[in-house]
Amino acid sequence: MSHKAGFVNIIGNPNVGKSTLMNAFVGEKLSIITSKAQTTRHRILGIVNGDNFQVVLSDTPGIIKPAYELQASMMDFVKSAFEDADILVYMVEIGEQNLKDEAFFKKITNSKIPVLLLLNKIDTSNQEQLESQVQLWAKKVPNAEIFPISALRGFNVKEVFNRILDLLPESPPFYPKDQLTDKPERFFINEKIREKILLHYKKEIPYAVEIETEEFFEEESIIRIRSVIMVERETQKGIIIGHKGSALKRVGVEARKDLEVFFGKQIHLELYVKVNKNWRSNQNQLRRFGYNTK
Ligand SMILES: Nc1nc2c(ncn2[C@@H]2O[C@H](COP(=O)(O)OP(=O)(O)OP(=O)(O)O)[C@@H](O)[C@H]2O)c(=O)[nH]1
Ligand SMILES: [Mg+2]
Repeated sequence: MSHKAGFVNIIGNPNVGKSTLMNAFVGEKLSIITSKAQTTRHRILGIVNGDNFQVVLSDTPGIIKPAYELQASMMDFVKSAFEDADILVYMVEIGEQNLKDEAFFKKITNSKIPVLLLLNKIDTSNQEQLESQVQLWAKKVPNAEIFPISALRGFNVKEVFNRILDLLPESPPFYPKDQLTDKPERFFINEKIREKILLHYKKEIPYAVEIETEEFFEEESIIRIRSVIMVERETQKGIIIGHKGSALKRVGVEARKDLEVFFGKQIHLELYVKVNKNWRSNQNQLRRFGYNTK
C-alpha cells in the first residue's frame, strides 16, 4: 500500500489563528491560544496519523520584527519552518494587509513548494468583504491556492485538510504512528501556566515571563508537579503573586484544572516565582529554556 507523509508548516502574522488551526487539525489542545499577540514562542509539531498518511504540522510564532533575543530566537523557528516544509500554509485574517517582514513574504511568493493561503476568521466578515479580500490576496500571492476558513468554527477546515492530503508527497512516516507531538510533557505544563499568565496579567508582564517545570513525579493516581515562574524584575514578581498571593493562586488553580483534563489524572501543582534578571536577552538562559539561539 502506498504511504504519504510530509511537513505542513503554518506561518503568518501574530494572532491570526495559527494555533487554533493546528489544534483543530490534531483534535487536541497542543498549542495554547489567547487573544494576545506572540502567544506561541516555539515551533510545535502536531502529528495527524492515518492508515496511509502522516501529516506533520508545525505551529510557529507569529512573524514580527525582533526587538530582543527571545524574539530573534522565535523568528529562527519561523525560518526553520520554511526550510523543511513540503507544503506551506500561509495564514492571514480578514482585514489584514501585509506580513510584518518583507523577506519572509518574498519567500512565500517565490516558493517552489505548494502554498495554501488561508483567509481566516471569515465568521467576522460579510460576503462583500470576503470577496474583495480573496481578490486582494490572489493578486498579492498568485502562487497560492486560497481557502476562506474559520479555524474557530471549523468552517472549511476539513476541505483544507483534504487538499493537504492530495498534495502530500509519497513517503514513509517520519515519526512513530502513535506519536502526537515532538514536545515532552513538561513543555505542555509550562505552556498551560503561561497561558493563564497571558490571560490574567496586563501589558509587559506575560512577555517577561518564562516557566520552568523542575519536578514531575507521576504516581499511580496523581502527578506531582513543581514549576517556577520566572520574571525579569523584582517588581514583576510582586505583580505575579498579587495581594496575599491571590493572583498566583488563581493561576495555579486554573492551570491545574486544565492539566488534569490534559493528562487525565489528578494533579498536584506547586508554583513559585523567581527573578531571573533579563533572561529574555541572555543567550545562555534562552538556550536553557529550549530556544535554539546560535
Ligand atoms: N472570530 C474568530 N476568531 C478566531 C478564529 N481563529 C482564531 N481566532 C481567535 O484569534 C485569537 C488568536 O488565535 P491563535 O490561534 O492564538 O493565533 P496565533 O496565530 O497562533 O497567534 P500567535 O501565537 O500569537 O502568533 C484567539 O483569540 C482565537 O480564539 C476564527 O476563525 N474566528
Ligand atoms: Mg499561536
